[in-house]
Amino acid sequence: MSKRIVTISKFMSKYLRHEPETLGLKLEPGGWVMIADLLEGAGKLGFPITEEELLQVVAENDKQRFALDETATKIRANQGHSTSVDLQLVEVEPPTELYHGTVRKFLDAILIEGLKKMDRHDVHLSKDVETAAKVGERRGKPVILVVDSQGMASDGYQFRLSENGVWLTDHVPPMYLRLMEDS
Ligand code: HQG
Repeated sequence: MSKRIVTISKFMSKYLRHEPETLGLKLEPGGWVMIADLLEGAGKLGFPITEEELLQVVAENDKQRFALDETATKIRANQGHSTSVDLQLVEVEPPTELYHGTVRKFLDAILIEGLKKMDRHDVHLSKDVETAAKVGERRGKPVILVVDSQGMASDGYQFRLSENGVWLTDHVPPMYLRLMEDS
């Protein structure tokens, strides 16, 4: 992926997840915006992007962060929002366990308060240890927490699955968390 495409991807994450209003956008239910409006807003802000570049970002993005609607006129970020949005994801039965990658300095707080959304719209969980390790590595040496998602589900907690395979929930209380050995 070229440097330009990575830069555009970061630009799109910023405005589709965090501050759409700066580009004159309002997220529709599901998090969608018109591609034409996004391109126009980017141009006005002094960061012109072509439609071809935008489509290349959607297609090549390493984590499939963006999706087009079925008419390919709208785009959204699949997850990662901080701005208020209803992604209209349906509740899904989670696997037995899910994983969360973090770093040691957050552990004390997490084991007391559980996993919180912090600045995001949801708590993000990974379906496998490898992915969780990559998430944790963004901040240092990763530490993996195992989430008893089956236990949570049977206690009535809801899970949603983003289009790019990230599991989302509101809060993971500490009783459902255990530190993975060797992490
Ligand atoms: C920690 C990236 C103290 C939590 C990734 C994490 C993911 C607490 C940080 C996605 C806490 C929040 C999300 C508590 C949680 N006390 N710290 N009670 N509860 N934390 O970035 O899960 O590249 O908002 O462990 O790959 O790291 O953006 O969440 O370290 O999929 O597409 O607070 O973002 O994807 O950090 O990452 P984040 P995350 P993208």
